[in-house]
Amino acid sequence: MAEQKDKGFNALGRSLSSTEPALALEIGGGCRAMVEVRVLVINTGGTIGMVPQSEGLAPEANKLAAALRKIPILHDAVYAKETDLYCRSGLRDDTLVLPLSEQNKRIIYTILELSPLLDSSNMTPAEWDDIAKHLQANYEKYDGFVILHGTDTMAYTASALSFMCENLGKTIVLTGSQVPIYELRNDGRSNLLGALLFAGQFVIPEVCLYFYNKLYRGNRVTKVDTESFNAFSSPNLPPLANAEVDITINWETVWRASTTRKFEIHTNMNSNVGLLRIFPGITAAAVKAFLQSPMEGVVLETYGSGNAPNNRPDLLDELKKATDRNVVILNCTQCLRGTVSLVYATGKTLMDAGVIPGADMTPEAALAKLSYVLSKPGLTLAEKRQMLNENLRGEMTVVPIRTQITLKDSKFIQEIARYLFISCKEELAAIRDALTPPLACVAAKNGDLEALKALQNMGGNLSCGDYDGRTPLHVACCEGNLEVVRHLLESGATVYAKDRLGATPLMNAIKFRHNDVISLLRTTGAHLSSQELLNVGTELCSLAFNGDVDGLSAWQMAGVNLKQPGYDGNTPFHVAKAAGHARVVQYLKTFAA
Ligand code: ASN
Repeated sequence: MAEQKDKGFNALGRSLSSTEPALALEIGGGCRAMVEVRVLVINTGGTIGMVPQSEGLAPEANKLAAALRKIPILHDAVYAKETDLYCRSGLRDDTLVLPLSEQNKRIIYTILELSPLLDSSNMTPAEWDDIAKHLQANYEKYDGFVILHGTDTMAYTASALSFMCENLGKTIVLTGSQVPIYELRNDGRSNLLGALLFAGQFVIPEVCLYFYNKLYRGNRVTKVDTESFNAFSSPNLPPLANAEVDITINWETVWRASTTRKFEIHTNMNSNVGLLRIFPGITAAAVKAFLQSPMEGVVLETYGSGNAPNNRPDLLDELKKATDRNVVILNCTQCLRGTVSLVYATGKTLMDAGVIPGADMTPEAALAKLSYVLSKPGLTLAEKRQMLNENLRGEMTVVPIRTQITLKDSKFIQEIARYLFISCKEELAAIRDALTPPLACVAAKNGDLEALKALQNMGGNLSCGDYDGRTPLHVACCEGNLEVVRHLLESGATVYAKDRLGATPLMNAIKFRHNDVISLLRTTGAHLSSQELLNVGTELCSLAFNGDVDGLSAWQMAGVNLKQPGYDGNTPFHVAKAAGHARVVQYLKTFAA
């Protein structure tokens, strides 16, 4: 697997001191411009914020933000004061700021504490709904999200949220700890710091779980240790990223929604679902009782590669009767690693009884998927069974039917490799990863769909930015090539990418007034970042002063309120009127009334 290294910062706090951002700001455009990003931290509870109470460890409300404010690696008090963090519009007083990262980003994070804070053993699907609703309500206000959660049921919540978050385009990271953050020796600080750095600096549009220096796909993990800091395992999928001395992100593994639909949440998951673990000697009566109405879906945890006894007609009869009653049964293995397959006759018997093979899904993910699919309105049972067979969020491994063109098939890369005397797979992949961003940007500039497809077929990641952080989508939005923009979005390109100066593809489309592109980006959920919106009133006034209706209409299509005043308090309407631009006045009367 090719890996792209994102050298530049270290999750353990190799960040610049608080005096350096001022320098970065002063030098500004000439040097490395600093970009501020916003992360929302939803605190649901868990050990990370627990204190000893008479009955044992339990979460304590309204304590975390104040405690974090005293930890220098989690809050830069000097920067907060210098930039008047608390008084800035839209920022809540439980807002903190990380020291400047080596990637020159300032992660400003706000803590939203749910009430009551819970030990995760007390979490239910009602709390999943609650989290999802907060994600939706705040989706456009933040660049990324961290969810603080107890470790006991974190894998269940991560799995559930991965399905509930439809067409996800931003990074969501669940984390927590084994030891409270208030204790001298704890894993909470590094877990929270790592989660914030991933959520704030990279668009990994998945529900992830960060623990002990590893970023996992949330629906692939399971808790495996109650005593080690290394509490989670992702047995069937390597981590999405490793935060060691360098951050290494396996971009090829990152799951992308690949859609032009907007983010939305699905709530009210079906609760008539359950996990049934078979064991030698399990009685048919126990199976029958478990499968009784109102049960609608069951994850059957079987032996080895999906096997159940085929010499137990009483048991198989109960399973068959249940599937005939339209109870959906999904077959998962009890083994930590591996997949359900049809190698053994004992596995085939279950298929014959109407049980659906669940590939290499964890029981947590399988349960969440069942609960999600069974609660989807307007689908027939056949459609739901079909959905369960599909890979919806990267929760299972499906072997591709079409043989992919591999790196070895690319003449272009082969030629380069020959000249560079390179032959091994890893070095070839490294060349591809280095060449993909500039080549894809050129292809996007020229509207060359075939070249983009060829790069994709080689496994090139079309979401990667060039030396300036500009992605092919940025370029296509400048050029206004709707077909290329659509292709990139449907191939998983993110609308939330920011270039070195913090500009999004939407901002590029506005600058060049490509209204059809703006409209498509908006459908996909694109919005301007808080930094881009900072001086928008003044920009609108300047367009109004110049009589530029097209410029104003591009901003309006991007969802910007045209009534915003400029630096001197005058609105674009006032400015247009004073400058005598009747067309603009008329336009603003219609769109900024
Ligand atoms: N019981 C705790 C919880 O899940 C365990 C933890 O967070 N480490 O809330």
